Amino acid sequence: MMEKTFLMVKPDAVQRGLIGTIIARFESKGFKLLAGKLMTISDTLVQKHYAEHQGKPFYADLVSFMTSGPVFAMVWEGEDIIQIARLMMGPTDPKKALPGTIRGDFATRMNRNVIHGSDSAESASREIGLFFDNSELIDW
Ligand code: RTP
Ligand code: MG
Repeated sequence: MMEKTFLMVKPDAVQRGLIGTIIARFESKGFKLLAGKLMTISDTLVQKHYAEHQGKPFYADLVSFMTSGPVFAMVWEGEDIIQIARLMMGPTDPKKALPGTIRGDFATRMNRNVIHGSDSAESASREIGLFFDNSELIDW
């Protein structure tokens, strides 16, 4: 099924110069980039984005990390991209992420795990709407 997903290079990976490497993974896989922007995000936007985690022990840390430097926010399109992108990212905890996955290759810590990807069609549509205007998605 053709789907769109929201992917975001987190501040740790932007700082380490990994934007291009991460984009290349999804391009090489055959997915299509519809939108992308470097942005510094506000507390309010992170709180909306990670609303499901509000109240959890790691939440305050997560918000301060995500606002600590620029992120690279993207919308990608492809067949079954939501599930496939999550596989390409690897599990949340880099200790469980196999080499060959993005987190497996580039991260060691759960709270510095390099990339975000939507976990369902509902999340994808909600997250794309939080970060992008419809007019920013390129139809090509
Ligand atoms: P993401 O939303 O960033 O793509 O990550 P995810 O789906 O793999 O994991 P999720 O459960 O949504 O958690 C969001 C982010 O919060 C941090 N986290 N820390 N126990 C912990 O210390 C813990 N659990 C989650 C991670 O940075 C995770 O990516
Ligand atoms: Mg998540």
